[in-house]
Amino acid sequence: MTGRVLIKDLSALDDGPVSVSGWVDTVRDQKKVQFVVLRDESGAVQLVNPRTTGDDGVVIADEPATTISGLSQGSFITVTGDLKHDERVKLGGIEVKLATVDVLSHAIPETPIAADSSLDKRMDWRFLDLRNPKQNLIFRIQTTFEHALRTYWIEHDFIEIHTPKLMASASESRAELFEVEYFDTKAYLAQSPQFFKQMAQSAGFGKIFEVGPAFRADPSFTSRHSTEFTSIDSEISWIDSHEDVMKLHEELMVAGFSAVKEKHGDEVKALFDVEVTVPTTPFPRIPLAEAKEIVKERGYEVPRDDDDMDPEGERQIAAYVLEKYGHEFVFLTDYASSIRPFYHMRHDGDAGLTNSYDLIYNGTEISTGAQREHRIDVLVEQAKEKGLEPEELDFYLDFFRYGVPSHGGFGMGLARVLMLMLHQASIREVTYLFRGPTRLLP
Ligand code: AMO
Repeated sequence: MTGRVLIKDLSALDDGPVSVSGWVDTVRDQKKVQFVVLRDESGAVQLVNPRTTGDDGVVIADEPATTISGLSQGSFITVTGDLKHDERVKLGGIEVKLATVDVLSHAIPETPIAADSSLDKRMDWRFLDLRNPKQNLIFRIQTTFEHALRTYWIEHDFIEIHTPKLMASASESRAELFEVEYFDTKAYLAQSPQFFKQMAQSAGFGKIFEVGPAFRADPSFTSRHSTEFTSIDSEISWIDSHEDVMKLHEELMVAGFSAVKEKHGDEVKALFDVEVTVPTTPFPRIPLAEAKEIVKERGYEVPRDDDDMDPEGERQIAAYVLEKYGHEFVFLTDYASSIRPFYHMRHDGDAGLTNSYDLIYNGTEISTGAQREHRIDVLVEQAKEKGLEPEELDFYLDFFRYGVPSHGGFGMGLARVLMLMLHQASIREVTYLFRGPTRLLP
């Protein structure tokens, strides 16, 4: 007998003996024949066992019939049998006629979740929820997407960094900050690698990236916020403006989306009914003030004049961009200094605006990027203006006191990209294990 074959590889084999392993999806225990649908990480296959009858026509309780009758959904089994190609079999045109069934691990028969269980209930039983082929595909897409980004970075001589997630100060703002006991003092969980990716510019690294966790003590229950998320960050030196950062950003998105489309496009269409579109470059760019006007003309007024774009405004501007340019992405640029962090560089000649952008994808923000202020005197002034204590930021300000090139970068939420790519209603669906204000388990 040959060793274990992955289910996806069965159809390429000739008829003959095989061994497959996986978990039981369904059992149809009929009088004359038993059917089991077996799943593994690569697919599903039908197993069949015609029952033996005695001379009197009565079914005999032999093996593997008895074991099959006792199989519960979710049990992990290894089977051997004869592979047979048969066009009449709906599931892939093949089936395995069983010889032996070996139950490795019994599942409790009453499964705690069903297809129609609430999202919260499914999250309680995430390991079972993840056995769904749709969920499995999400994480294969995530792997492909990250790999494509990483390939781009490596081919373009970026250095990968891993910055600490335990910090002595806030990394984005005092709001949404997790404080933890740290021996006889306090530490804070990193909200972003912001300061340390900028440090790499002062360290002369030139171009860097990091994919790692970020923490926000955000008490809200929206579909796009979690208290812990994977942040994709990149930072580059010697830029002229945020335009250079946007160029990098869109090249990375093209690399990521091309790889996903090529490898998983058909499956995404089949399981999610979504067409993965590789974006064309350049992505449309619209200054925020102009975007608000466009949205207003469409009949929606973003509340408060000096505020950020709100979720409805993002949806509206995305709808406009899709109609006008046929594009799913849009860079909103030149945010007001009043709503941007102190480290964003401001316009030459108009301190009210920053060299910054948000990237909107299918109507939701997935990223923030900017050129950073690298002139120490201006930086200190901007920090003070935002009510920050320069002493507390001294470790960061030191990066600028010993020489630093012009630089900029972006941070992007991985789960947001996946959620919007697959038209999912919540990042909970695309996060391996979601963390929120009331969820720390499993
Ligand atoms: P910002 O705070 O806009 O910018 O965050 C960047 C991106 O991270 C994702 N994100 C989140 N995802 C899930 N849950 C959250 N609570 C959450 N908060 C943020 C979003 C967001 O667009 N340092 C800057 C980036 C930079 O300028 O380089 C920053 O953190 O997709």
